[in-house]
Amino acid sequence: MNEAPRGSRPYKSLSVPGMGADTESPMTKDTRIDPAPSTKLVTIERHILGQQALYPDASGELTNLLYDIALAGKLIAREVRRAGLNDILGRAGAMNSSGDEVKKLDVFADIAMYRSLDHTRRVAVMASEEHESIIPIPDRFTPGNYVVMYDPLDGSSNIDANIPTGTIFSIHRKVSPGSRGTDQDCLQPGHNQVAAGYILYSSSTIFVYSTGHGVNGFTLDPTLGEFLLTHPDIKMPSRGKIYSVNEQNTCWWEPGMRRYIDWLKEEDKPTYRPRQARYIGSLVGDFHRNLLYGGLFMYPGSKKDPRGKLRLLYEASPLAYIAEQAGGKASDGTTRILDLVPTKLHERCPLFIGSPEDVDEAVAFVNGRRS
Ligand code: AHM
Ligand code: MG
Repeated sequence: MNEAPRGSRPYKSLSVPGMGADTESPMTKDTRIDPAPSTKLVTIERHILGQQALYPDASGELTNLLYDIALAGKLIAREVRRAGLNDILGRAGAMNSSGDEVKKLDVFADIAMYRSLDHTRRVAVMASEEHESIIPIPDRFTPGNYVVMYDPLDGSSNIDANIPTGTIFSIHRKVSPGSRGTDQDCLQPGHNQVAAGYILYSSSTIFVYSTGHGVNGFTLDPTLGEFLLTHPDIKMPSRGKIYSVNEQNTCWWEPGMRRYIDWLKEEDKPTYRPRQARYIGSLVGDFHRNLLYGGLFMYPGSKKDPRGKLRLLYEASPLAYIAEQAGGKASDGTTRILDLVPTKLHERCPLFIGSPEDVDEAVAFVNGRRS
């Protein structure tokens, strides 16, 4: 890449999302297009199909399931974008099963996910952060082989301020006997996931997923209505400069956690300290930034909430799957998130997730192995 002259802004690369830079363009000299190699346009459909080819015995059911979720993501993205215009913002007046206020867009997102999946013959049972119990497939539809769990609109308390939100999803194979899914299918450890991902609704809409062969990210081109590959084979840096945590909770933290945050703020260049604090309060946004730049997101247990705030099945486990597939780590402070065996649908767990060396460091402090 060309160095920008001192005092000027770096040249902007002119490229089409999903296509890479066009080195053949006659405009190259005038507009100083980066001489990056040209790549082919890859839609999410084509990419998911390519992943299916890695499994010679695959029936295509999972492939189509991921398309269905991408469709739900487009519906939710459209609604999130129009939220202010439609006067859809505001409270629906209900509380979800975790005691949080439900916003109208939460309801829309929940229905969009459900309706995109219930009739497809691919899903045996679903579970949503917005529902107390599992969501069965209606009797009139044939159930399939997969279990889908989702947080339809995480970070929805930020909606009124136009701050990023996201849909998180987790896919397992059905393990219970019988054709219809049960709680047993949902209460599997995260290492059994066959796919997971999230859709981030922000300045653009990004779909990030993994089926166990790395992590890829796609940006929605709203004019085409297509998710195009913009972040191939995402790798999380082994160490980051960012930490993300809600420090309001300091007074309830255990001494190891307090000491760790103090340590992050001390000056020591070789260990990238002091670190930068970045906290949106919207997990998908905070996680996505740290995935790309490197860093650590924490929602630890505390005296007030010993198991933290975040839900294992809808938030921690799918993001842990993505983190590990990108070379990162996720722990509850003692155990790998993907090895936790859930005992109830809305179980919470402390979460330390991000660059592997940062996660190890945080866990060592929290456990009193470092001080
Ligand atoms: P939600 O599922 O009700 O939206 O809550 C989850 C959100 C996460 O997006 C975010 O990381 C966390 O709650 C922020 O919590 P806090 O406000 O306590 O920092
Ligand atoms: Mg949530």
